[in-house]
Amino acid sequence: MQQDERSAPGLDDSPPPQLEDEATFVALGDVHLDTPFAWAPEAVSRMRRNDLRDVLSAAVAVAAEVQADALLLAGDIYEHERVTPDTARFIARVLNGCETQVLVSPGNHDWLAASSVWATAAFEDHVHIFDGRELEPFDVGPTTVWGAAHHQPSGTGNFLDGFHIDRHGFNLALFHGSEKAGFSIEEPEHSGSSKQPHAPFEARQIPNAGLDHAVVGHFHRRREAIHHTYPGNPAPLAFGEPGDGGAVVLHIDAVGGIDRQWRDLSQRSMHDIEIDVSGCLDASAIRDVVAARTGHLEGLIRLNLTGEVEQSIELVDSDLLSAVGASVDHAVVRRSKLRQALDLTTLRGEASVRGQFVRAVLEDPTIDDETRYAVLATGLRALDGRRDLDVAS
Ligand SMILES: [Mn+2]
Repeated sequence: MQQDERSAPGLDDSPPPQLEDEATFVALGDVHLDTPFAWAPEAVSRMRRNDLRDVLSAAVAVAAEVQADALLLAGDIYEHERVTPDTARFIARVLNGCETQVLVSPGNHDWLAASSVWATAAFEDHVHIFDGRELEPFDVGPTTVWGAAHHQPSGTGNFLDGFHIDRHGFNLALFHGSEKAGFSIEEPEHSGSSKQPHAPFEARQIPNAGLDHAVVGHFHRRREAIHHTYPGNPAPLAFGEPGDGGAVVLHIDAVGGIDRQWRDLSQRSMHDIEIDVSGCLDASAIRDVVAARTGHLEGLIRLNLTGEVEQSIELVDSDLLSAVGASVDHAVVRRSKLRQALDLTTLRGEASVRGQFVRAVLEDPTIDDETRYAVLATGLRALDGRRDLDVAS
């Protein structure tokens, strides 16, 4: 992607913009307020939704601290289908309390509808919502910020197609979209359901349009490219998300050079840790490993158990979770990569229901090997009257 931009012809021909003053922006996107966190118990999901609110408040505090010229919100600040009236009032209160200009370009989750928070909340004059379908200018000192809105939850096209400007000063775009080279490596939505790119664009279109830089929301992984910046999502919405996003402080110097400093806004971390339990001889040995690996951690933890254990080891989630460090707010166990050592040669020779079960599963031509193992591992535990039946989950 960066090579593409560098190798594109003619991009560096234009002289750098001359500014009378320097400018500072704080950019944030993809907070996803009111995410349900359906994988967590109710108390934990509420805690996490409060964490997301704290992130927005923290970004407003950063804007004041660095005396930003504006706070830039790059979309998906909340989720239209889920946002509550309380969250709408929260958003209005926090943004109205921001000491700086606030500029908002709605994304595919907080798309602009007549019923949107962006359209209905009582925002003060210093909160400006870009409501056009095409990029429109807003002057911030010597800088022009160009923003636009998604007007539907999907199918928004490329904001940069056919777009060109010829203005002095620093021209900064603010929108929500998918940089095409990044789309293939990015999980665009935490739900994982849609692979349709939202407002797709190519990185080279930014300088080609006459823009000096673009702040873009949508990808949850932060990215510092030559001509664009994704702030990323400031707090992970699910285990496995990178969690490397935050607020980015963009400082533009008098010759249009750009410096980016990242601020971590999340007060609670999410850890996705892998624990190889191969060689553990009993369940207590595994609990000891879990305790050693989690004793220093806080926040939310997913324990991904890997390796191979004897079938006789009884692994119950509540036993494992009771070994997790005391500072951890919530932990879950995932065993999909954990294998039981099964002595199938002996088992299939047994003249018993168990032997018959093993023979039937081994000879079933309709299932693949992974399913075959899962059925055997779980079925054998069930036949033993065991409670830890979710080994194949
Ligand atoms: Mn999005």
